[in-house]
Amino acid sequence: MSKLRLLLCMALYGIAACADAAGAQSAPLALTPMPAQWTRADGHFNVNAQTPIIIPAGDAGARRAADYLAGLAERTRGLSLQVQDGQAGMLGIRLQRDASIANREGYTLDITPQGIRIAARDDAGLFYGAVTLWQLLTPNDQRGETSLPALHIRDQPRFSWRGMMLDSSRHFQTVEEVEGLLEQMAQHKLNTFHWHLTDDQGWRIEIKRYPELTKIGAWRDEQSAASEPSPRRYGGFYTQEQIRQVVAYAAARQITVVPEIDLPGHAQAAVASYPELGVTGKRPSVSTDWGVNTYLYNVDDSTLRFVENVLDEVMALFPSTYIHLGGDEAVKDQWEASPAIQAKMRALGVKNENALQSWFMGQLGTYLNQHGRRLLGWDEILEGGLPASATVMSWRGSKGAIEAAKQGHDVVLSPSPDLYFDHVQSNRDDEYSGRLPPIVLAAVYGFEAVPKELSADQAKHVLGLQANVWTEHLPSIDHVQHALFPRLDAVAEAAWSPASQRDWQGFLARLPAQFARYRQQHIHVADSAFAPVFELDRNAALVSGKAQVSLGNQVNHGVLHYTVDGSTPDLHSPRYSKPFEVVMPVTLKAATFAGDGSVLAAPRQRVLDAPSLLSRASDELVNCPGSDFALRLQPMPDATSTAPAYNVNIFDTCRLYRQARLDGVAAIHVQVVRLQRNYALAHDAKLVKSRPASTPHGELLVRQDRCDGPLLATLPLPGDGPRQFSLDGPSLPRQGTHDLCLIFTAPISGPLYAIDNISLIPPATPQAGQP
Ligand code: TNX
Repeated sequence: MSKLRLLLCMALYGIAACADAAGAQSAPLALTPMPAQWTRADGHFNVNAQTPIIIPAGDAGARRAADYLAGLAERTRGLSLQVQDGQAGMLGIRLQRDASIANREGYTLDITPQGIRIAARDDAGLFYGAVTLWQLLTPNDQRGETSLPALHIRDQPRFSWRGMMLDSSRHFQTVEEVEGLLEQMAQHKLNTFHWHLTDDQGWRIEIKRYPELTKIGAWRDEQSAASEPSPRRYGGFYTQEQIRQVVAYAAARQITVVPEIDLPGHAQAAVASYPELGVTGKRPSVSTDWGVNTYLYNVDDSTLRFVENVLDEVMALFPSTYIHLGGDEAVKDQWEASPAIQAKMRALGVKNENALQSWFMGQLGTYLNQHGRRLLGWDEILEGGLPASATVMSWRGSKGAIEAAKQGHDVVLSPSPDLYFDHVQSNRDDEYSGRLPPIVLAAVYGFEAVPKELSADQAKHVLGLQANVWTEHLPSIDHVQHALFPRLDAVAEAAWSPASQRDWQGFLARLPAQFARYRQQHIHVADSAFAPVFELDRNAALVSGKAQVSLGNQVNHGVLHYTVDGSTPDLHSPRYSKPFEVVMPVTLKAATFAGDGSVLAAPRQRVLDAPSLLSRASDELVNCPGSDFALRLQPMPDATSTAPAYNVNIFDTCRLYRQARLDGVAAIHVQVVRLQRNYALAHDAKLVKSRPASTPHGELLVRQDRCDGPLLATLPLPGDGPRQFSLDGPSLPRQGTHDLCLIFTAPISGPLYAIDNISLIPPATPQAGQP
């Protein structure tokens, strides 16, 4: 804005509005996802409590979009906008129909000094126009009126499937929690909620005809150690009334709910409820083990009727065209071992168990088609032949998508680990539980849904993409939100914005606005990507008593301010620009700020003294060679807090402490945690490494340099007692810097042991005046 215009503006509208507008002209458009096309124009329009939202009389869809906008603006900005039926000439925010806009989700948004106009052909377009305007109204934490720069937007989504999957089986979320996530999906212009409602660890949807599914199948007994009180039940389910409520809540936000009933594997909770559905005739308990459980449905006619009856109730609840029938991870051991199943295979003339699964899914696909619905399944449904008209959700990388699209089937991309949000967001020591390795924000942002192996014609089969939130390690809604945000912003842009609008730096510059919106709505967003990382050479610091410290963060973005006196850093604290030296002992603190001064990452602390430099937490140890698997786990599988968490390799507990400085180490102190070994590993069970123990409960061995190197300490493990305990060892009679290999020899039939922290204790420094 020119100086003259600014003065004129101030004379007319006041300083605040114009300063805002002047800043807004140069600031990035606070929109995520970015619209397909936009241009700025001259002037601005001030939105305040007097600004009406004007809709065509009798237009119910426009009223819903207007009410949604008014509600959101009130909640997040304290701005009360009144919805009114339109009269010509009124100044305000006008929603209107435009039959020339071809895409049902497309819209135009015009901001001029005369007012704001959102136009669309369909309800969905009006809704997304309203979401865009709400984002423009909420670029920061301020409340009340705001001035919007003149702008023309013409927008429509790149993909029609913009999805998020929530696993409500492994851990259960309340209806309010699910609705909170749907609200966030809407704010991100995501339109498909894939709801994973059944699995080995819990059946979560009420089926009136089969009450045992939720009476038995929705509950599991938490395992507990012998010393702890009797097992607690974990579980829950959604009544049909609650499901209707969720479906309606979603529909009001232009979101389709796609239910998943997982078949023929992940069936243990169903078989626990009705053993006649299973292969062995025996009733298992609802599983408490994550991974691949071996219970399958049988393929009897009565079981097909059971599934059809379940689907009747599912279809009555969910208007979605697509019904997801799973198909994943059905290891065929039970089918291979069952004479009845083998006889059925011969009778059907199918050549193997994969073909039998394909036949089974095909039967149900046909049933769905007869009811005007379509089968969707994980990419394993490609094995043994894909049922006609099936759509494939590609999760084992994108090869399933490539294969299916080449065969002419529609596909949705949700590859592991790229879009698997049960993977942690960083390698930090304060990261929540989840799978490793981290799936960082930049990688999600860079995700491209259309595999380059597809021709332009084949690419038309790519419906879109989806982030999957599996919840084995996300037991609470705090975990789920921490896993989703801000990675869901990156997904939104990959799903909605044209490739030409994708710009990583621009995305980062727009995130402070998203963070402000999250703050206003009390959403638990992860700041992992921006959190300060302290880097220094520990061993050099131990020798010299001084440390050369560099600060940074995962995304190399934002302004870091730090302190060295233990105080909380703010914008007045020194701004980090280059590595600096500190004399130990010292407590460093740092926080990350956006260009507008808002917080991007909360303060983090690092104490530098000899004891802290000689200790390593589990995230600072690395796996021993030969196994790169790792999880970040809490002490209990159904944890109600978000900390502590430990990095653990469930296949091999051996871990390395790299480059330990052993000079003068007086003792070794290890904090150990005893975890449940609740993993169903199916055919991978043979990969679990077992080592001979020499005491009843095994011991922790400390070896030098290599895992077959000299034995420095043998620390026997207690049999029972608290989950967290410590082991103390003798001084390590060594000089110099060595890797330490830490190995648990506890029997693999028992609990899983993990290192929380290992400290090498420096000799006590003589106090002044003492000899
Ligand atoms: C694989 S993805 C699974 C899920 C797990 C997930 C954990 C898929 C179709 N099956 O059962 O929860 O990995 O990341």
